[in-house]
Amino acid sequence: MLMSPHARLATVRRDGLASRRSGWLALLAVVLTATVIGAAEPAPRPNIVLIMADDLGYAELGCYGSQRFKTPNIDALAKSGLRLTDYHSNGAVCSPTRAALMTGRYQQRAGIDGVVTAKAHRDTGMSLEEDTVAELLQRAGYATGIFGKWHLGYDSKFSPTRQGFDEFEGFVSGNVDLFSHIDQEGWFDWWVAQRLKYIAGYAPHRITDQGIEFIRRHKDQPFFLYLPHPAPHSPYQGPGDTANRKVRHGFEPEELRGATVSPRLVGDEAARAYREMVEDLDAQVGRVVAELEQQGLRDNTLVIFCSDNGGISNQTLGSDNGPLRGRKGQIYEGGHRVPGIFHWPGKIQPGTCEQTVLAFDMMPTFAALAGAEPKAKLDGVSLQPLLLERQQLPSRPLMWMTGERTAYREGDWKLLIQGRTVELYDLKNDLGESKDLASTQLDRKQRMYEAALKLRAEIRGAKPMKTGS
Ligand SMILES: [Ca+2]
Repeated sequence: MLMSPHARLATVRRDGLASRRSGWLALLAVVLTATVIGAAEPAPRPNIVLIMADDLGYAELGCYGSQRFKTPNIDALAKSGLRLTDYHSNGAVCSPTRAALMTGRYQQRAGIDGVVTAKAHRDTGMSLEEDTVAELLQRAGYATGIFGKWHLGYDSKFSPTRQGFDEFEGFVSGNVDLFSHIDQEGWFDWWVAQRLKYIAGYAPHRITDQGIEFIRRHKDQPFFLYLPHPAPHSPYQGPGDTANRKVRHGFEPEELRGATVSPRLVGDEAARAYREMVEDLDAQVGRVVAELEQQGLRDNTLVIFCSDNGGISNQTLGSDNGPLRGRKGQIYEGGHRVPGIFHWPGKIQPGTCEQTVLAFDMMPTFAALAGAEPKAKLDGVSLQPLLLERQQLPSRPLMWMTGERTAYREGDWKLLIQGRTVELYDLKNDLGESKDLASTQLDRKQRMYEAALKLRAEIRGAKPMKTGS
């Protein structure tokens, strides 16, 4: 069993008390032990910075093979950190992944199987009873901040500031106009904690500015900074473009009244804006890393970069899942295998890793690093042994579900259930899921099918679904 540094020290201290009672010789041993322990004093608990892109596909970064976009900052993180080739979002769309990320469990356990839509789910959100990773880290004494996209409930009663985040600025819908901060249904959607507030600026820049301020304010204590970016999700707007949405419902800030809006960008202009969004996202990552460097925090900060689901796969636009089949919303690999990079100088050895990791592994990992105890039994596992010692994670069945569509994975084998169709792929030899082996691997198919239904029933039985697909 791995013992946390805190547990190790506590054990030594307990042993020390016992020894002192047993005489001078033992006291000498305590002093010697303390000296040895002092020499091996564990590093303080790391800060955690989690940067998540929105709809960024598997092959849209230079370090994942993109020839189209220049992403030098994220590529540098990958080069001096651990680049995962088999990292997955838990959902194939936004809200489900975020629910799993926040709770360390399959999102269906929190009732978030699909998107919390701006139209039909304005009074729906993740239950406050869920124990979130932010609450976990808050209990452990971390300062917690989220700047960017929440997407786990519109009403302020579901605000991230009620789910363990000390600070929040950003939006709660699936996407906002990056300039006027209006959601796709025409509601103004920019919040500071639990209040709507107009703040001018290109959303990705504003989010980074707030993240940097947060780092400066909390540099002397452990902190958890979550930066869920809106890029490169639609609407496609580069930093030099202008607003194209108007308020149609609810509160309209004075600053937006009478403002002119541009038409939505299409064709080559949308592709140009998409490229700018990906490359600007890279620049924002660079700004955060540079700030950590400047504050002398880089060696004690775990920086993670990932995406929340696969790309929409549009060659004209530039959304690209590379060799993977399918796209956002689907349970083929293109829907959920995404970039995943872990960076911690001196602690995580640089390299590439082929082990399978999901977003819900973040919470148990952070719990282990912070010495904190989750309240619920988590589905994810701690990545600490993998990240720090490059150990093999325990083998485990994994599942992606959206409605009745189910993907079930055991090692390199993946079974898909879509209606009455059952497919079976060997990802090791067929990453593109082009050769269905369901009719030739009958025993394997049947065994995995039964295991998948059993696991699905166990997970889905947990809570009625609240969301749409
Ligand atoms: Ca998304």
